[in-house]
Amino acid sequence: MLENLTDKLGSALRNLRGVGKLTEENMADALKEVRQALLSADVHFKVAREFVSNVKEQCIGQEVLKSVSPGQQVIKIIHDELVKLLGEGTTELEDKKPLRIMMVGLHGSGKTTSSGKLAQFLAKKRDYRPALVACDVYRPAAIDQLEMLSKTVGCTFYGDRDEKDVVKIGKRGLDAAKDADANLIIFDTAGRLQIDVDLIEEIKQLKNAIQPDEILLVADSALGQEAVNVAKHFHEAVNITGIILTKLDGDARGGAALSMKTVTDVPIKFMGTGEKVEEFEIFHPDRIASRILGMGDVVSLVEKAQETIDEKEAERLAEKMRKADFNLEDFLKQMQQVKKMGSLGSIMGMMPGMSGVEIGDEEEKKMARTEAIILSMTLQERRTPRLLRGSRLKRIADGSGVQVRDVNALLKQFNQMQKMMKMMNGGKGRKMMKAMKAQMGEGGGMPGLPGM
Ligand SMILES: Nc1nc2c(ncn2[C@@H]2O[C@H](COP(=O)(O)OP(=O)(O)O)[C@@H](O)[C@H]2O)c(=O)[nH]1
Ligand SMILES: [Mg+2]
Repeated sequence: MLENLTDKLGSALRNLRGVGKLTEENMADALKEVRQALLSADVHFKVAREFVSNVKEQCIGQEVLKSVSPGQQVIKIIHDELVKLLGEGTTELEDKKPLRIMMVGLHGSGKTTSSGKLAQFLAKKRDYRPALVACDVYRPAAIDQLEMLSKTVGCTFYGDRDEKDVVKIGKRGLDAAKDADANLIIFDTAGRLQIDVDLIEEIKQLKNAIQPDEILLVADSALGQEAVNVAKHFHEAVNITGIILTKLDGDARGGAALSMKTVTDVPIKFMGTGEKVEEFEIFHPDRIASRILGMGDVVSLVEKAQETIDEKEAERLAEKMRKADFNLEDFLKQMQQVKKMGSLGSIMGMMPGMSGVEIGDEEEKKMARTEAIILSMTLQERRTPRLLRGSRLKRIADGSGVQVRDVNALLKQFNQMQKMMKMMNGGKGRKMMKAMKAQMGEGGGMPGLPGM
């Protein structure tokens, strides 16, 4: 989905990702490439221009976070701007029963298919009892198509192959739905190859007759910018309430998705991602933005850092590590900071290059146990682990509900960790990484190891 844009943006940002210091130069280059990527994805030029200028402005005003690189921060800013373009947050349909929905759009945009998809989606997720009404009076095949879909979905269908008056069909459809006790009525309408006066007139008449709660424009994302123009016209004519963007599984360039909200001010509510009835989803701007950037990991990492990490504390601990004067109290703090960021597994998953490392419940439990053990120590013991012998070990084990050997295992691990820190100081970084990896491989690794 939108691979083209992903590729182009990806190459613009890949260089930034590792940048330790942002300069006007490397920013300008990257932003130029971003703008190019947007334009070649058929994003409206004004939208692209404003996008870049917003990103630039925010980069300047950005508070520097120490735990992530400036390049990563820029990626996060770009992500957030993408989300804004796509529409921020999901937009639900009116929460009403019964609910009447009229589908409009050009020929071949996916109206009939999306009518079926929407019926199934709302039946499953929102507990509706749907009815599909065929208002395409020009193509008998479209009526058959909708009837087939109603069978797939298992819902009520109304159509009349001999009637050419859409208003009559619409009204009879409402009656039929009522008789069948349906509380969701979706009206599939005819399209044209382009918007014309007759089409608009017909839609207006049908709208008056059935009084829909929602008018959804079905737009083919492969049309790029043209899809946005179409949406604008339909909106001016009949006030659409939302957009269903279809064929995002294909070679859509992104222009439609990215310019639609800004240009029309109508939210994209759903998206079609294939020909099958179930290939239909709520449109989540943040998920799409992450997919487009292909750097969801970096984005989440910066987010978490912004939310939770106490910068000064992290700095202090890192300094202590450098000096290899890291005690159990520091270890506890470190672990608590990591915990604030969420589950260990989810954090590891976000680290670039670490997504393959699996950390299950087992590790989480181990971490909680480690925390309990340290909490059962006195402050003095935490600061001077060598005091920990004999009866103290027993007391701590009892206090934290573990066996003495668990306490010993923790101390052994902690010793190894200190050794590694010393090695690191001695400039034997590589050796340390090896040792660390070996340890992690055993499954007995030290969670919350700073600097991982
Ligand atoms: N790949 C893909 N094809 C779609 C999607 N939505 C609709 N189509 C296909 O687009 C074609 C036109 O769809 P249809 O619903 O008949 O469009 P209508 O003329 O607007 O009613 C059909 O071949 C559908 O299977 C989608 O999200 N992805
Ligand atoms: Mg159709």
